Amino acid sequence: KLKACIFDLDGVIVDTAVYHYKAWKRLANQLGFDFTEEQNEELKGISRIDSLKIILNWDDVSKTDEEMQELATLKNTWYVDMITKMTPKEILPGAKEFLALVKANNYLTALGSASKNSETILKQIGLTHMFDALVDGNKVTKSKPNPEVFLVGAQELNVKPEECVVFEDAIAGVQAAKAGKMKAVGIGKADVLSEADLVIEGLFEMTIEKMENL
Ligand code: B16
Ligand code: MG
Repeated sequence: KLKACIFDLDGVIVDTAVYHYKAWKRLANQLGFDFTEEQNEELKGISRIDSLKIILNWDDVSKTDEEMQELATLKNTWYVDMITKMTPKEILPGAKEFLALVKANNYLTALGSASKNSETILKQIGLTHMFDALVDGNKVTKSKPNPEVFLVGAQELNVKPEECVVFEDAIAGVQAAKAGKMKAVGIGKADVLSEADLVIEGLFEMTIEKMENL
């Protein structure tokens, strides 16, 4: 029986992908190249440094580890400038309501995000108190599709992986949930997230019944 819900942050609770895109684009432009919004899809759920490696790879640019750290830090400065202006209005439709619903039905909740900025974002949108455990890029080292971030979430909630359902918008995140032997609800397009047990457009479509029938 399911006991806990683990939520990804970017793309599930809020849409920070637009801010990531703006900041990465600015960095790419500064280096003399560009990339499309479609390419940006590949960066969803991927850690900061791995995202940078992918971007540099698109244009065959090679940088030393030290240069990459500097570039990633610069991008993050621009990104943080944008997310510190976020407000609760940016919570995606149905997210707050569904969190309240699962809590009212005695499910445990955890955040399972690759972001090292998750605390700032949750604070800005006023949802920190809705989570029984917070696991993000500061606590784990292995990027999705590795299940580490979700397994640590289950551990912090004191439940078994089989008792968890993960809500994810990224292919890598759905794969991470499945690799961790958890149920996965994909948020987005069914053809893209075909490995999920169920795909919905947003948390506004989710019900306790759908969750219990996974
Ligand atoms: P940061 P999620 C992920 O968040 C984003 O989808 C991904 O685009 C980003 O690179 C990653 O967080 C790291 O974010 O630079 O803030 O540490 O979808 O796992 O909540
Ligand atoms: Mg995401």
